[in-house]
Amino acid sequence: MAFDAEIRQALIEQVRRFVTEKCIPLEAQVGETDEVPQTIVDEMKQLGLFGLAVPEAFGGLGLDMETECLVALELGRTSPAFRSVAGTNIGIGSQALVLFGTDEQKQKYLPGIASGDLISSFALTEPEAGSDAGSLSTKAIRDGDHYVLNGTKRYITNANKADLFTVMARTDPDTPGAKGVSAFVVERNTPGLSVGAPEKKMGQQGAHVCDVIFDDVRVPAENMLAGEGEGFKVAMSVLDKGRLHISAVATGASERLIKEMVNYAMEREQFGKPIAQHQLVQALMADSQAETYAARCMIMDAARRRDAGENVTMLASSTKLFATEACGRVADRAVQVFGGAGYISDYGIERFYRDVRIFRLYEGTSQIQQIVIARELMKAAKADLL
Ligand code: COS
Repeated sequence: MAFDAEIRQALIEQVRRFVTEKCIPLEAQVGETDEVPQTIVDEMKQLGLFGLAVPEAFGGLGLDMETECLVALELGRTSPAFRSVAGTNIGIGSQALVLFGTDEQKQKYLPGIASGDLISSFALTEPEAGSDAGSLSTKAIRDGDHYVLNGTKRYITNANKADLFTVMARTDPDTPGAKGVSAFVVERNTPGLSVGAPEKKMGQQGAHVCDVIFDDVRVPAENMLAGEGEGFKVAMSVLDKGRLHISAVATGASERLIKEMVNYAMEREQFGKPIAQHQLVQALMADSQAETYAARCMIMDAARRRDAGENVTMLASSTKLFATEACGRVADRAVQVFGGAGYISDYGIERFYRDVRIFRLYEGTSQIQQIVIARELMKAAKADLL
Protein backbone atom coordinates (compact mmCIF):
# COMPACT_ATOMS: atom_id res chain seq x y z
CA MET A 1 0.00 0.00 0.00
CA ALA A 2 1.31 3.45 -0.88
CA PHE A 3 2.43 5.56 2.04
CA ASP A 4 0.19 8.48 2.95
CA ALA A 5 1.35 11.37 0.74
CA GLU A 6 1.17 14.07 3.42
CA ILE A 7 3.00 12.05 6.06
CA ARG A 8 5.59 11.15 3.46
CA GLN A 9 6.18 14.78 2.52
CA ALA A 10 6.45 15.83 6.17
CA LEU A 11 9.00 13.10 6.84
CA ILE A 12 11.08 14.00 3.81
CA GLU A 13 11.11 17.67 4.77
CA GLN A 14 12.08 16.79 8.33
CA VAL A 15 14.99 14.65 7.09
CA ARG A 16 16.07 17.37 4.66
CA ARG A 17 16.12 19.92 7.50
CA PHE A 18 18.08 17.55 9.71
CA VAL A 19 20.63 16.96 6.94
CA THR A 20 20.95 20.66 6.08
CA GLU A 21 21.02 22.07 9.60
CA LYS A 22 22.73 19.31 11.58
CA CYS A 23 24.79 17.05 9.35
CA ILE A 24 26.27 19.28 6.63
CA PRO A 25 27.90 21.68 9.16
CA LEU A 26 29.63 18.69 10.77
CA GLU A 27 30.95 17.05 7.59
CA ALA A 28 34.53 18.27 7.93
CA GLN A 29 34.63 17.36 11.62
CA VAL A 30 33.35 13.84 10.98
CA GLY A 31 35.88 13.46 8.17
CA GLU A 32 38.69 14.42 10.54
CA THR A 33 37.62 12.68 13.74
CA ASP A 34 36.30 9.51 12.08
CA GLU A 35 33.30 9.66 14.42
CA VAL A 36 29.69 10.77 14.06
CA PRO A 37 28.83 12.67 17.29
CA GLN A 38 26.43 10.95 19.68
CA THR A 39 24.08 13.96 19.56
CA ILE A 40 23.53 13.25 15.85
CA VAL A 41 22.96 9.56 16.53
CA ASP A 42 20.37 10.49 19.19
CA GLU A 43 18.59 12.81 16.77
CA MET A 44 18.51 10.08 14.16
CA LYS A 45 16.84 7.85 16.73
CA GLN A 46 14.25 10.52 17.49
CA LEU A 47 13.52 10.95 13.79
CA GLY A 48 12.85 7.22 13.56
CA LEU A 49 15.57 6.72 10.95
CA PHE A 50 16.77 3.41 12.39
CA GLY A 51 13.30 1.94 11.92
CA LEU A 52 12.43 3.24 8.46
CA ALA A 53 12.11 -0.26 7.03
CA VAL A 54 10.83 -2.08 10.13
CA PRO A 55 7.06 -2.71 10.11
CA GLU A 56 4.96 -0.51 12.38
CA ALA A 57 3.86 -3.59 14.34
CA PHE A 58 7.45 -3.87 15.57
CA GLY A 59 8.00 -0.20 16.34
CA GLY A 60 9.28 1.02 12.98
CA LEU A 61 7.89 3.46 10.44
CA GLY A 62 7.16 0.64 8.00
CA LEU A 63 7.90 2.72 4.93
CA ASP A 64 7.25 1.34 1.50
CA MET A 65 10.29 1.15 -0.79
CA GLU A 66 9.40 4.30 -2.67
CA THR A 67 9.29 6.38 0.52
CA GLU A 68 12.42 4.72 1.89
CA CYS A 69 14.24 5.70 -1.31
CA LEU A 70 12.98 9.28 -1.05
CA VAL A 71 14.37 9.44 2.49
CA ALA A 72 17.64 7.81 1.37
CA LEU A 73 17.95 10.43 -1.40
CA GLU A 74 17.79 13.11 1.31
CA LEU A 75 20.29 11.33 3.55
CA GLY A 76 22.59 11.03 0.55
CA ARG A 77 22.92 14.80 0.40
CA THR A 78 25.52 14.81 3.14
CA SER A 79 28.64 12.75 3.94
CA PRO A 80 27.64 9.10 3.57
CA ALA A 81 28.99 8.39 7.06
CA PHE A 82 25.85 9.92 8.58
CA ARG A 83 23.56 7.57 6.68
CA SER A 84 25.79 4.68 7.56
CA VAL A 85 25.05 5.10 11.28
CA ALA A 86 21.49 3.90 10.66
CA GLY A 87 22.18 2.32 7.28
CA THR A 88 22.57 -1.27 8.39
CA ASN A 89 19.50 -1.06 10.64
CA ILE A 90 17.48 0.31 7.73
CA GLY A 91 18.84 -2.18 5.23
CA ILE A 92 21.05 -5.22 5.20
CA GLY A 93 21.17 -5.63 9.00
CA SER A 94 17.41 -5.82 9.53
CA GLN A 95 15.85 -7.06 6.34
CA ALA A 96 16.62 -10.76 6.71
CA LEU A 97 14.56 -10.61 9.91
CA VAL A 98 11.83 -8.52 8.29
CA LEU A 99 11.56 -10.78 5.25
CA PHE A 100 12.26 -14.21 6.74
CA GLY A 101 12.07 -13.96 10.55
CA THR A 102 9.53 -15.93 12.57
CA ASP A 103 7.14 -13.96 14.72
CA GLU A 104 9.24 -14.74 17.82
CA GLN A 105 12.46 -13.64 16.12
CA LYS A 106 10.80 -10.42 14.99
CA GLN A 107 9.33 -9.72 18.42
CA LYS A 108 12.69 -10.29 20.03
CA TYR A 109 14.88 -8.13 17.81
CA LEU A 110 12.96 -5.76 15.55
CA PRO A 111 11.76 -3.26 18.18
CA GLY A 112 15.36 -2.69 19.31
CA ILE A 113 16.53 -2.34 15.71
CA ALA A 114 13.71 0.13 14.99
CA SER A 115 14.54 2.34 17.97
CA GLY A 116 18.28 2.21 17.29
CA ASP A 117 18.95 0.65 20.70
CA LEU A 118 20.20 -2.44 18.88
CA ILE A 119 22.63 -2.00 16.01
CA SER A 120 22.45 -4.75 13.42
CA SER A 121 25.03 -5.81 10.85
CA PHE A 122 25.13 -8.13 7.85
CA ALA A 123 27.96 -10.66 7.74
CA LEU A 124 28.33 -12.26 4.30
CA THR A 125 31.75 -11.31 2.92
CA GLU A 126 34.85 -13.28 3.93
CA PRO A 127 38.57 -12.94 3.19
CA GLU A 128 38.23 -15.48 0.35
CA ALA A 129 34.55 -14.90 -0.55
CA GLY A 130 33.73 -11.43 -1.87
CA SER A 131 31.91 -11.29 -5.20
CA ASP A 132 31.68 -15.09 -5.15
CA ALA A 133 29.55 -14.97 -2.02
CA GLY A 134 28.33 -18.53 -2.52
CA SER A 135 31.84 -19.86 -1.89
CA LEU A 136 31.88 -18.72 1.73
CA SER A 137 33.58 -21.06 4.17
CA THR A 138 32.42 -19.99 7.64
CA LYS A 139 30.94 -23.17 9.09
CA ALA A 140 27.86 -23.72 11.21
CA ILE A 141 27.79 -27.31 12.40
CA ARG A 142 24.76 -28.65 14.22
CA ASP A 143 25.40 -29.81 17.77
CA GLY A 144 22.21 -30.70 19.65
CA ASP A 145 19.94 -27.66 19.75
CA HIS A 146 22.76 -25.32 18.71
CA TYR A 147 24.93 -24.61 15.67
CA VAL A 148 28.63 -24.05 16.27
CA LEU A 149 30.08 -21.27 14.08
CA ASN A 150 33.72 -21.01 13.05
CA GLY A 151 35.23 -18.63 10.52
CA THR A 152 36.01 -15.00 9.71
CA LYS A 153 33.83 -12.34 8.10
CA ARG A 154 35.47 -9.30 6.49
CA TYR A 155 34.60 -5.60 5.90
CA ILE A 156 31.47 -5.84 8.00
CA THR A 157 29.85 -2.40 8.21
CA ASN A 158 29.08 -1.20 11.74
CA ALA A 159 30.51 -4.39 13.25
CA ASN A 160 32.28 -2.39 15.96
CA LYS A 161 28.93 -1.00 17.15
CA ALA A 162 26.76 -4.01 16.36
CA ASP A 163 24.70 -5.88 18.94
CA LEU A 164 23.40 -8.31 16.38
CA PHE A 165 24.63 -9.92 13.17
CA THR A 166 22.86 -11.66 10.30
CA VAL A 167 25.49 -14.29 9.53
CA MET A 168 25.63 -16.48 6.45
CA ALA A 169 27.45 -19.75 7.21
CA ARG A 170 27.82 -23.17 5.65
CA THR A 171 25.67 -25.74 7.47
CA ASP A 172 26.49 -28.42 4.95
CA PRO A 173 30.26 -28.55 4.39
CA ASP A 174 29.79 -31.31 1.80
CA THR A 175 27.64 -29.10 -0.43
CA PRO A 176 29.76 -26.48 -2.18
CA GLY A 177 28.31 -23.21 -3.48
CA ALA A 178 25.13 -21.42 -2.54
CA LYS A 179 23.07 -24.45 -1.59
CA GLY A 180 24.94 -25.38 1.60
CA VAL A 181 24.54 -21.94 3.19
CA SER A 182 22.17 -20.96 6.02
CA ALA A 183 21.47 -17.62 7.72
CA PHE A 184 21.51 -16.96 11.47
CA VAL A 185 20.89 -14.12 13.83
CA VAL A 186 23.89 -14.00 16.16
CA GLU A 187 24.10 -11.79 19.22
CA ARG A 188 27.33 -9.85 19.74
CA ASN A 189 27.85 -11.05 23.30
CA THR A 190 27.81 -14.75 22.37
CA PRO A 191 31.04 -16.32 23.73
CA GLY A 192 33.68 -16.84 21.04
CA LEU A 193 32.55 -13.93 18.86
CA SER A 194 35.08 -11.11 18.54
CA VAL A 195 35.35 -8.01 16.38
CA GLY A 196 38.58 -6.69 14.85
CA ALA A 197 39.76 -3.08 14.83
CA PRO A 198 38.10 -0.76 12.28
CA GLU A 199 39.95 -0.74 8.93
CA LYS A 200 41.63 2.42 7.66
CA LYS A 201 39.71 3.37 4.54
CA MET A 202 39.95 5.61 1.46
CA GLY A 203 36.83 7.53 2.47
CA GLN A 204 33.63 7.57 4.49
CA GLN A 205 35.46 8.41 7.70
CA GLY A 206 32.93 8.05 10.51
CA ALA A 207 31.59 4.81 9.03
CA HIS A 208 33.43 1.69 10.09
CA VAL A 209 34.09 -1.80 8.77
CA CYS A 210 35.76 -4.60 10.75
CA ASP A 211 36.42 -8.31 10.73
CA VAL A 212 34.07 -10.48 12.76
CA ILE A 213 35.66 -13.67 14.06
CA PHE A 214 33.73 -16.76 15.12
CA ASP A 215 35.60 -19.18 17.33
CA ASP A 216 33.29 -22.03 18.41
CA VAL A 217 30.36 -19.64 18.71
CA ARG A 218 27.30 -21.59 19.88
CA VAL A 219 24.14 -20.18 18.35
CA PRO A 220 20.70 -21.56 19.32
CA ALA A 221 19.10 -23.46 16.41
CA GLU A 222 16.02 -21.24 16.81
CA ASN A 223 18.16 -18.31 15.57
CA MET A 224 18.26 -19.70 12.06
CA LEU A 225 16.45 -17.54 9.49
CA ALA A 226 14.35 -19.37 6.90
CA GLY A 227 15.37 -23.02 6.56
CA GLU A 228 18.63 -24.90 6.42
CA GLY A 229 20.27 -24.27 3.02
CA GLU A 230 18.16 -21.16 2.42
CA GLY A 231 20.78 -18.67 3.62
CA PHE A 232 22.07 -17.63 0.22
CA LYS A 233 18.60 -16.77 -0.99
CA VAL A 234 18.04 -14.82 2.21
CA ALA A 235 21.23 -12.84 1.51
CA MET A 236 20.33 -12.20 -2.14
CA SER A 237 16.80 -11.04 -1.30
CA VAL A 238 18.23 -8.65 1.28
CA LEU A 239 20.69 -7.34 -1.30
CA ASP A 240 17.96 -6.79 -3.93
CA LYS A 241 16.43 -4.27 -1.58
CA GLY A 242 19.78 -2.93 -0.35
CA ARG A 243 20.89 -2.20 -3.90
CA LEU A 244 17.92 0.11 -4.42
CA HIS A 245 18.61 1.88 -1.15
CA ILE A 246 22.29 2.40 -2.04
CA SER A 247 21.26 3.71 -5.47
CA ALA A 248 19.18 6.36 -3.71
CA VAL A 249 22.00 7.30 -1.34
CA ALA A 250 24.42 7.61 -4.29
CA THR A 251 21.94 9.72 -6.25
CA GLY A 252 21.41 11.99 -3.25
CA ALA A 253 25.18 12.50 -3.22
CA SER A 254 25.10 13.29 -6.95
CA GLU A 255 22.38 15.89 -6.37
CA ARG A 256 24.44 17.50 -3.60
CA LEU A 257 27.54 17.55 -5.81
CA ILE A 258 25.59 19.16 -8.64
CA LYS A 259 24.42 21.86 -6.24
CA GLU A 260 28.02 22.45 -5.12
CA MET A 261 29.43 22.55 -8.65
CA VAL A 262 26.74 24.88 -10.01
CA ASN A 263 27.03 27.32 -7.08
CA TYR A 264 30.79 27.37 -7.41
CA ALA A 265 30.71 27.75 -11.19
CA MET A 266 28.37 30.73 -10.92
CA GLU A 267 30.68 32.50 -8.48
CA ARG A 268 34.14 31.63 -9.74
CA GLU A 269 35.28 33.94 -12.53
CA GLN A 270 37.87 33.22 -15.21
CA PHE A 271 38.47 34.86 -18.57
CA GLY A 272 36.33 37.76 -17.35
CA LYS A 273 33.12 35.88 -16.53
CA PRO A 274 31.74 33.18 -14.22
CA ILE A 275 33.02 29.80 -15.34
CA ALA A 276 29.35 28.65 -15.51
CA GLN A 277 29.15 30.84 -18.63
CA HIS A 278 31.79 28.75 -20.37
CA GLN A 279 30.24 26.04 -22.47
CA LEU A 280 32.74 23.33 -21.57
CA VAL A 281 31.89 23.84 -17.89
CA GLN A 282 28.21 23.85 -18.78
CA ALA A 283 28.69 20.43 -20.37
CA LEU A 284 30.09 19.09 -17.09
CA MET A 285 27.07 20.41 -15.20
CA ALA A 286 24.53 19.33 -17.80
CA ASP A 287 25.82 15.76 -18.17
CA SER A 288 25.77 15.42 -14.38
CA GLN A 289 22.19 16.60 -14.19
CA ALA A 290 20.95 14.39 -17.04
CA GLU A 291 22.52 11.28 -15.55
CA THR A 292 21.35 12.04 -12.03
CA TYR A 293 17.80 12.64 -13.21
CA ALA A 294 17.87 9.33 -15.07
CA ALA A 295 19.11 7.58 -11.93
CA ARG A 296 16.33 9.16 -9.85
CA CYS A 297 13.71 7.98 -12.34
CA MET A 298 15.13 4.45 -12.32
CA ILE A 299 15.09 4.36 -8.52
CA MET A 300 11.49 5.53 -8.32
CA ASP A 301 10.31 3.10 -10.99
CA ALA A 302 12.10 0.09 -9.48
CA ALA A 303 10.95 1.01 -5.96
CA ARG A 304 7.30 1.33 -7.04
CA ARG A 305 7.47 -1.99 -8.83
CA ARG A 306 8.93 -3.64 -5.73
CA ASP A 307 6.10 -2.12 -3.71
CA ALA A 308 3.67 -3.61 -6.22
CA GLY A 309 5.12 -7.05 -5.55
CA GLU A 310 7.22 -7.46 -8.68
CA ASN A 311 10.54 -9.28 -8.61
CA VAL A 312 13.06 -6.46 -9.02
CA THR A 313 16.34 -8.39 -9.08
CA MET A 314 17.22 -7.13 -12.55
CA LEU A 315 15.88 -3.62 -11.97
CA ALA A 316 17.73 -3.27 -8.66
CA SER A 317 21.00 -4.32 -10.27
CA SER A 318 20.39 -2.08 -13.30
CA THR A 319 19.66 0.84 -11.01
CA LYS A 320 22.65 0.27 -8.77
CA LEU A 321 24.97 -0.13 -11.75
CA PHE A 322 23.77 3.07 -13.37
CA ALA A 323 23.25 5.24 -10.28
CA THR A 324 26.58 4.46 -8.61
CA GLU A 325 28.62 4.69 -11.80
CA ALA A 326 26.87 7.99 -12.59
CA CYS A 327 27.67 9.22 -9.08
CA GLY A 328 31.35 8.43 -9.68
CA ARG A 329 31.29 10.49 -12.87
CA VAL A 330 29.44 13.36 -11.17
CA ALA A 331 31.98 13.43 -8.33
CA ASP A 332 34.80 13.46 -10.85
CA ARG A 333 33.17 16.34 -12.73
CA ALA A 334 32.64 18.23 -9.47
CA VAL A 335 36.39 18.05 -8.82
CA GLN A 336 36.95 19.25 -12.39
CA VAL A 337 34.61 22.24 -12.05
CA PHE A 338 36.29 23.22 -8.77
CA GLY A 339 39.69 22.90 -10.48
CA GLY A 340 42.59 23.15 -8.04
CA ALA A 341 40.13 23.81 -5.22
CA GLY A 342 38.52 20.47 -5.92
CA TYR A 343 41.74 18.81 -4.82
CA ILE A 344 42.02 20.80 -1.58
CA SER A 345 40.43 19.41 1.58
CA ASP A 346 38.92 22.73 2.74
CA TYR A 347 36.33 22.66 -0.03
CA GLY A 348 35.05 19.19 0.86
CA ILE A 349 34.74 18.07 -2.76
CA GLU A 350 37.74 15.75 -2.63
CA ARG A 351 36.22 14.12 0.47
CA PHE A 352 32.99 13.40 -1.43
CA TYR A 353 35.05 12.08 -4.34
CA ARG A 354 36.67 9.57 -2.00
CA ASP A 355 33.46 8.84 -0.09
CA VAL A 356 31.38 7.87 -3.13
CA ARG A 357 33.97 5.46 -4.56
CA ILE A 358 32.69 2.63 -2.38
CA PHE A 359 29.18 2.83 -3.89
CA ARG A 360 30.50 1.02 -6.94
CA LEU A 361 31.89 -1.75 -4.75
CA TYR A 362 29.70 -2.61 -1.79
CA GLU A 363 26.42 -4.52 -1.96
CA GLY A 364 27.81 -5.96 -5.18
CA THR A 365 30.40 -4.43 -7.51
CA SER A 366 29.34 -2.92 -10.83
CA GLN A 367 30.64 -6.07 -12.50
CA ILE A 368 28.41 -8.25 -10.29
CA GLN A 369 25.43 -6.08 -11.22
CA GLN A 370 26.28 -6.64 -14.89
CA ILE A 371 26.37 -10.39 -14.31
CA VAL A 372 23.02 -10.34 -12.49
CA ILE A 373 21.43 -8.25 -15.26
CA ALA A 374 22.74 -10.53 -18.02
CA ARG A 375 21.58 -13.67 -16.21
CA GLU A 376 18.13 -12.23 -15.60
CA LEU A 377 17.90 -11.24 -19.27
CA MET A 378 18.71 -14.78 -20.32
CA LYS A 379 16.15 -16.19 -17.86
CA ALA A 380 13.53 -13.84 -19.28
CA ALA A 381 14.49 -14.79 -22.83
CA LYS A 382 14.09 -18.49 -22.04
CA ALA A 383 10.64 -17.78 -20.65
CA ASP A 384 9.88 -15.71 -23.77
CA LEU A 385 9.38 -12.61 -21.62
CA LEU A 386 11.62 -10.19 -23.45
N1 COS B 1 16.76 -13.45 -4.79
C1 COS B 1 16.42 -14.70 -4.36
N2 COS B 1 17.15 -15.79 -4.69
C2 COS B 1 18.23 -15.61 -5.46
C3 COS B 1 18.62 -14.35 -5.93
C4 COS B 1 17.83 -13.25 -5.57
N3 COS B 1 18.14 -12.01 -5.99
N4 COS B 1 19.75 -14.48 -6.67
C5 COS B 1 20.06 -15.77 -6.67
N5 COS B 1 19.14 -16.47 -5.93
C6 COS B 1 19.08 -17.90 -5.72
C7 COS B 1 19.09 -18.62 -7.06
O1 COS B 1 17.77 -18.77 -7.56
C8 COS B 1 19.70 -19.95 -6.73
O2 COS B 1 18.74 -20.81 -6.16
P1 COS B 1 18.30 -22.17 -6.93
O3 COS B 1 19.57 -22.95 -7.09
O4 COS B 1 17.31 -22.78 -6.01
O5 COS B 1 17.74 -21.71 -8.22
C9 COS B 1 20.69 -19.60 -5.62
O6 COS B 1 20.27 -18.35 -5.07
C10 COS B 1 22.11 -19.47 -6.14
O7 COS B 1 22.10 -18.49 -7.15
P2 COS B 1 23.22 -18.42 -8.28
O8 COS B 1 23.38 -19.78 -8.89
O9 COS B 1 22.90 -17.30 -9.18
O10 COS B 1 24.52 -18.12 -7.41
P3 COS B 1 26.01 -17.78 -7.82
O11 COS B 1 26.90 -18.41 -6.85
O12 COS B 1 26.22 -18.05 -9.27
O13 COS B 1 26.17 -16.18 -7.55
C11 COS B 1 25.89 -13.81 -7.60
C12 COS B 1 25.28 -15.21 -7.80
C13 COS B 1 27.19 -13.58 -8.33
C14 COS B 1 24.83 -12.90 -8.18
C15 COS B 1 26.07 -13.55 -6.09
O14 COS B 1 27.12 -14.35 -5.56
C16 COS B 1 26.30 -12.12 -5.72
O15 COS B 1 25.37 -11.30 -5.72
N6 COS B 1 27.57 -11.77 -5.37
C17 COS B 1 27.87 -10.47 -4.86
C18 COS B 1 27.76 -10.47 -3.38
C19 COS B 1 27.67 -9.11 -2.83
O16 COS B 1 26.85 -8.31 -3.27
N7 COS B 1 28.48 -8.84 -1.84
C20 COS B 1 28.48 -7.58 -1.24
C21 COS B 1 28.76 -7.73 0.18
S1 COS B 1 27.37 -7.72 1.15
S2 COS B 1 27.31 -5.82 1.64
